[in-house]
Amino acid sequence: MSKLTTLHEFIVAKQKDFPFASGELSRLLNDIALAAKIVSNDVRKAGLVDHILGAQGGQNVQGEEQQKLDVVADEAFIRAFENGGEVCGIASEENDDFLAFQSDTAKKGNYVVLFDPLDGSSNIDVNVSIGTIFSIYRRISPNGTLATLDDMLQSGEQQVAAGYVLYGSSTILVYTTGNGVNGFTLDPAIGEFFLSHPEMRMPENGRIYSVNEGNLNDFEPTLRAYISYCQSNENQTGKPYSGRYIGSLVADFHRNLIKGGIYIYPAVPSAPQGRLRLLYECNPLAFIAEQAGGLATDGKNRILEIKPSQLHQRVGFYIGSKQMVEKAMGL
Ligand code: AHM
Ligand code: MG
Repeated sequence: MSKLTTLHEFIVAKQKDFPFASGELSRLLNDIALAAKIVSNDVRKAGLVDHILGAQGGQNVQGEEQQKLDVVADEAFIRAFENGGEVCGIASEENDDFLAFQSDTAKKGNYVVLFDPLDGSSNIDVNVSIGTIFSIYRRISPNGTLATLDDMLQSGEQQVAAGYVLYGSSTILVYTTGNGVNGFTLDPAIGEFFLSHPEMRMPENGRIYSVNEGNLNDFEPTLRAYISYCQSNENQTGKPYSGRYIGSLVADFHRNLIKGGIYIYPAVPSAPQGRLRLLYECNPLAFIAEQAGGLATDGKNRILEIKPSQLHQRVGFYIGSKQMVEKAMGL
């Protein structure tokens, strides 16, 4: 039997690859794994426990209804970061403003984490896959002080690590620290993540396109032409591509990462700047895509080079197999 590698063993073995190999980032990744297990457990109970399933009654900063599980996940991750000692502040899709942790230990933390605690939350009540997305930066404010907005508004190129957890038919944690992408599947019986997808690579080309086609008439001509190309016999496969849209970005991205494909959410009249958030969704997945050989743009510019000006900034998002993204951009 080949040896199983746990996430913890993998993180320790790779510690020397980190830009700041002091063990802090290793501990932070382990904190994330712990919060992921807690949330995974809550997600698995969602259909059983009435008080978890259903709307919380409040709205988040973007006017969207918050589901109870959104709040549960947000709190689980915040708790892990606040208690872990490596993080001085966080920003989350579910909170209006960023949070600077107040304790002396936290003020000495060298990292900030930006995250979407439960992406695809409209899918919770219908038993469809959802996920957590996270992005880790070194702080730029002085160690020992409170985290600042500037710590949060760094461009994606500055990320030191990023990842996601997909609560799907199994729970998988995928992350990068800038040295490739690896995936770990949770064995729920013993509560341990095991390396299941080493050195993930995104195929250069694919035959899956993921887009909310209800918005098709609002797409600009280049994108409409690309969708027609996907649906025609004129593409490299000689037959129409498959349309696959789960409506959970993490799940759509994960499938396309493995099989090859493209996910597109452009700016449309109902979401004039795009629907997805640069800091919590696009930057982390763009980092992973690029590390796996894929590409991520807003339709014109590389996502990782965009300088954010607001915490909840939205952008158009084209992400996936390199050749498909280039073609969709009209290159
Ligand atoms: P959320 O973070 O509020 O869940 O929103 C993000 C989601 C993505 O997961 C998904 O791809 C997209 O929004 C779906 O939007 P739409 O229903 O407009 O297609
Ligand atoms: Mg989201």
